[in-house]
Amino acid sequence: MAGSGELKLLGVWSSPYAIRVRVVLNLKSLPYEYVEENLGDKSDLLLASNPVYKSVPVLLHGGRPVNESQVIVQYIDEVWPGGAGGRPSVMPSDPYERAVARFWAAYVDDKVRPAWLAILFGSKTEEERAVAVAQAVAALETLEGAFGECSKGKPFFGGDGVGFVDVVLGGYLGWFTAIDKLIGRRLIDPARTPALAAWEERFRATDAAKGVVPDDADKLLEFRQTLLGWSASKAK
Ligand SMILES: N[C@@H](CCC(=O)N[C@@H](CS)C(=O)NCC(=O)O)C(=O)O
Repeated sequence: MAGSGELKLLGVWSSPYAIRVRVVLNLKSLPYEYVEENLGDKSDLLLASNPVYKSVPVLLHGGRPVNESQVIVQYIDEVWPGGAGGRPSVMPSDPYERAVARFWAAYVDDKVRPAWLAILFGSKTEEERAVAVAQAVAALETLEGAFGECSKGKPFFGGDGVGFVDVVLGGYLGWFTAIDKLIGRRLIDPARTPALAAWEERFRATDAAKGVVPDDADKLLEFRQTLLGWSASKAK
């Protein structure tokens, strides 16, 4: 059982990847110390804990770092597994269903991540942004089908409760709201992807996601300006 001094998470409030880990720590009711990093001036602890990527999130468990959000989520699920009278499971217990969940989680980072980055940080013109938005929408339409396959009519990709694909996709929801404001329409459009739109509401309403998935589009867009400023000054 984790004591409050045992788990420390290095994150950034807006990071889809740190949000995944926070949702899972909440789901499992694990106490942890949260340390907000400044990506413009990374802490020595972050640099020492993740020397390869120098990115958040980093989970320190008894002082030992675990890196990469999908790895961290699976690590937490293995160390504090679900089960009778225990905590909820994030990974399915069936090996085939686990493989399917890993496939879709990888798909989210392979297809949604580059489109998300391009919409917010990469596109220089309206045309470039429109291409990136179309890529994001196409990926979300594919995920609408995946939702049917994984949820089997239940509320979450994980079935009755939040699972691996839910937290991996759910981490992006704050930024999707900011993108909606930027482009003047819904990325998870209830007309094109109705199951995902209903899933978004259910996911945001869970105790694990509340207070962790940002809902203030203006604050996120302001933060985007800060990030754009840092990358412009790095490029000089
Ligand atoms: N694949 C990584 C992605 C992590 C990532 O990109 N984190 C960003 C914040 S959202 C970061 O720390 N970037 C480092 C930087 O901007 O220098 C994961 O899933 O953990």
